[in-house]
Amino acid sequence: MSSKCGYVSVVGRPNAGKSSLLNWLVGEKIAMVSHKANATRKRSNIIVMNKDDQIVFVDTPGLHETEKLLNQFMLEEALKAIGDCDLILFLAPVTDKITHYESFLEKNTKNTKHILLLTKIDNVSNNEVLAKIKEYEDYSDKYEGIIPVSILKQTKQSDILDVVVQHLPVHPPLYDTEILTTEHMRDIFKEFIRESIFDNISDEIPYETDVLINKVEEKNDLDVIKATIIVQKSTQKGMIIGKGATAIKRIGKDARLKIEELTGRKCYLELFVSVKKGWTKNKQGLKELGYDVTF
Ligand SMILES: Nc1nc2c(ncn2[C@@H]2O[C@H](COP(=O)(O)OP(=O)(O)O)[C@@H](O)[C@H]2O)c(=O)[nH]1
Ligand SMILES: [Mg+2]
Repeated sequence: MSSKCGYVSVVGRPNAGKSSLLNWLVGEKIAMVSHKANATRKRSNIIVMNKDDQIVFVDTPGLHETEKLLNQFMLEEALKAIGDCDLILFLAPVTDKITHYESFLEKNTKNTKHILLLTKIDNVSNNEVLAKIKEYEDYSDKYEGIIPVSILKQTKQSDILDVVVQHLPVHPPLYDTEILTTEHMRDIFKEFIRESIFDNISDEIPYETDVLINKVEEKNDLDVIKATIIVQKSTQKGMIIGKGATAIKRIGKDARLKIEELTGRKCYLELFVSVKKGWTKNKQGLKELGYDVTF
């Protein structure tokens, strides 16, 4: 057996396109995606088979500077992923300044091998892509390669996967070759509900909101899910519910459709809203929601 297998961390600034890329590579919507930055809070594994080789991608929160406690937890998650993998994919939107990459190089203290992915190239001309590649060439001794990517057009999944496996060790698959993620279903449901909150509620509120899955019950042809949306101020509760409960109905419907798409089953989703005063602002509150701040 000479098949390959390894961990590949996907890193880059918030909004670089990390979670979208992984959903596209695995061919299923598993990770939450948002046009707003800093939606992804924890690492999660997304598993892609490329012929006999197994790639365990690790989706990460964005690399960013921050004072906020929750964001510091998120940054820590990303840094752990950088230090602990066989290969890094560093994602940089093609229009980004090269400074994001320079600051990543400083954070990559173990000099883990990495490939640069220039993302969202559908936004610019070919000449602009070429000019940006030239800029990065100053660092050509640092990276293993540069791949321009658009998940909307031009790029094929194999353009990325075939290059990635070249850099993985010979190793039998670490996970069942049929599974797409090591995440528990209830954690994926939670992320879908969070994504719907990011899509439907404006301003800072999504950043101060979390979701607890209270119950998942499989009835014959139906999943019954009960979940609580946690906010940190009572005024936010009103915003999540909305006039005549319109906002929460929209959140619930959007999340339900995503859940049904993934499971292929009907879903009945019941949402509650609860206030947990200032939960993002202290370590205890964060810990209770699964963000264990250890620094
Ligand atoms: N035009 C374009 N937009 C993209 C592409 N990939 C991702 N996006 C958008 O970029 C935004 C951020 O994506 P997301 O995957 O959440 O970024 P993350 O924060 O790095 O995980 C979303 O609005 C995506 O739809 C791409 O190839 N082309
Ligand atoms: Mg993300």
